[in-house]
Amino acid sequence: MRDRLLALAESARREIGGASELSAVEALRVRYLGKKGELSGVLGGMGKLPPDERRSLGEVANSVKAELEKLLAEAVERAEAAALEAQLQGPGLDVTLPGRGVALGSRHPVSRTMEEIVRTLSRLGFDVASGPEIELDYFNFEALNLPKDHPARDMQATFYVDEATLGHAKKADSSVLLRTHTSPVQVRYMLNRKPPIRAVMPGRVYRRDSDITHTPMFHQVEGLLVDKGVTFAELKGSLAAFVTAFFGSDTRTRFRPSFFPFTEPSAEVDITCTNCAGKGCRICKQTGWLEVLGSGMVHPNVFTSAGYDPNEVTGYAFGMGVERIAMLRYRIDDLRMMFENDARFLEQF
Ligand code: 2U9
Repeated sequence: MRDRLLALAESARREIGGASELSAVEALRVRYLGKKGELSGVLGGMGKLPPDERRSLGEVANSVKAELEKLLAEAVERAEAAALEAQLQGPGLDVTLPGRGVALGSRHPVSRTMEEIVRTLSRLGFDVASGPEIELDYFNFEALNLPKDHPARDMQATFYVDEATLGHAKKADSSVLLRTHTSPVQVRYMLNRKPPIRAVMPGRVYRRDSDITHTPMFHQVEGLLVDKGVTFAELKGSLAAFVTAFFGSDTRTRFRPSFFPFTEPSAEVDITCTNCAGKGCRICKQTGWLEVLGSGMVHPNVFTSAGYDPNEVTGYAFGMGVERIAMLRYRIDDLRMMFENDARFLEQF
């Protein structure tokens, strides 16, 4: 048994000395020192030996075990050092490789559409104006020929800024609100200037409205042209010119009678469907037409409020909802996409 033990030690020394990889060293540890390994195999028969022999053989077995453990630990160190060395000798860091690109953001489809509408109207000679989103009742309603009992002034449709928020102003007065259209900008614009006037007003507007096709905040672009002798024919010609410039030269226009408190007469403007070119599809509900603009000749009462004499000047005005036009332009079929700011959606623009 002693000879077998020494022979085992000899072969283990040789093999461990020759192992260069971690996996080979581990396999040798299992083979020699494992629970079912060769050392256990040799020592298994020790119980049958007389006590003297058992003791001296035990001493030899312990020293063989200690020696092999030490050799295995050294072999692990050697293998690890060799692996590290191989890695260091391998392909290094190539500092000439190009760096990772910086991801650029992009313009929101609503911003892009609003800018394009404004650019198109600028080419037709319109200046650009802006004004406050928190407005006085007077500029948002009163001056626009919307009397106190008009349904559009209903608490349902308008966000009023209350006394608590305002800190002053009597509550019953409710004279401060979030503008429901950009029209008050036009009133302020007229008050500060003399005709002729040609201006567009892009901006955010607010209404107490929230469903699948309405959001409490949306964007409008409105336009106003005032001069001596402006006619409804000019309104039609200018808006048709805008439509072909913005939607393409094949787009046709039709005007339908309508009503707005601040214009008289009023008309809604339809264009041939941008999706099916007028043939009829899901987008235009098989009619071939899409409503894109509201318009009309400025009401005499509005001129009077703005300090202009309605016997001296006439003018036309128009308005459009930007989200709706952006949806048509980019074929977006769900308004909610515009406000979720999902990067996967925004990246497409
Ligand atoms: C002044 C006088 C008249 C602006 C106008 C419309 C018709 C109109 C809507 C389009 C879709 C609002 O965003 S929308 O819901 N607008 O239909 N707006 S005429 O008329 C004015 C403006 C200012 C001093």
